[in-house]
Amino acid sequence: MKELIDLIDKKLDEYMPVNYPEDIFKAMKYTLMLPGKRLRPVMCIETARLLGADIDKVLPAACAIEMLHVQSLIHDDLPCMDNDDFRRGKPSNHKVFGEANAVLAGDALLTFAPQLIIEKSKGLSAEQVLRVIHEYTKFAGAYGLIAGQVVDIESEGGKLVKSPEETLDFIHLNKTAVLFRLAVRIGAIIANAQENVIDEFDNFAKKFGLAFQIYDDIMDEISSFEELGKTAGKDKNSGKLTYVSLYGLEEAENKFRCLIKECYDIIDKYKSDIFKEILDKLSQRIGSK
Ligand code: GRG
Repeated sequence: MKELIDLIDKKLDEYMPVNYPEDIFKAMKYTLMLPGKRLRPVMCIETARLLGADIDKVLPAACAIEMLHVQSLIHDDLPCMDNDDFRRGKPSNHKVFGEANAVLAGDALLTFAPQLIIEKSKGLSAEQVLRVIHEYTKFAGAYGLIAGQVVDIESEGGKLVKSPEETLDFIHLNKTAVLFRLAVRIGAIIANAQENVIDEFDNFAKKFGLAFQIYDDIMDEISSFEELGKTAGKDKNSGKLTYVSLYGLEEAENKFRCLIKECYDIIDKYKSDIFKEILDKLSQRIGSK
């Protein structure tokens, strides 16, 4: 996986030259090039590879998904949202470039990502590009990421329209699982996969995304700043609705293990070292029971 991450880093750097006005490109590039795990582009590329697509076909779309993810991190850290001064172990975007530029850098990443897919994707049919862009806009907007963030913010203020359990699932699916789903769906679409195969990877990503957010909730409770690269214990202090706050630490860990087991079961037949490595790494910290 290390070589794949290095390639993604190289491509992100290449796809994002610093043009005039430099301030905005530097702000976009700052958080983008900080060391992230690059899970979403890795999963996009690995899905495409497993289903028979050449890596060159999928690299622009995979990098575009990382750009969308980074946009969501920059905006999430803003004082009007999660208000975090650190991200990926370094000062958050607005701490370095100011709030106005951080908002604009997020907006610019959000719009540059589909531009990149259209301009740089090689060997895709017009129909494939259209479908990829459709998936991107649907999952990034009010039918995905934004919906998850809105309900997350509302729930912090105690405003719940649905039951806490339903609300929590909605937040996790839309705020977190959505980008893993987008990653594998786009990988599968680029590989021209059958609908049932796209659905199978989508189902994997849904479960993975839920497990990933439960993991994030657990880590917020039990980890340090050094481990997280951002402020620890924030969820508890802000009274956030999380798996840990709703079900307790033990139940959250049980749910996490159960989802990870389901992920292994779905992906097993593809014999993917990369998916196995991702699942192994994620489950190491929580441990088995
Ligand atoms: C799309 C316009 C628009 C707005 C986005 C701000 C926002 C709305 C959504 C927030 C989404 C968010 C930050 C969800 C948290 C998901 C999560 C657990 C992120 C951490 O992912 P990692 O651990 O991070 O993969 P690295 O840094 O490794 O990439």
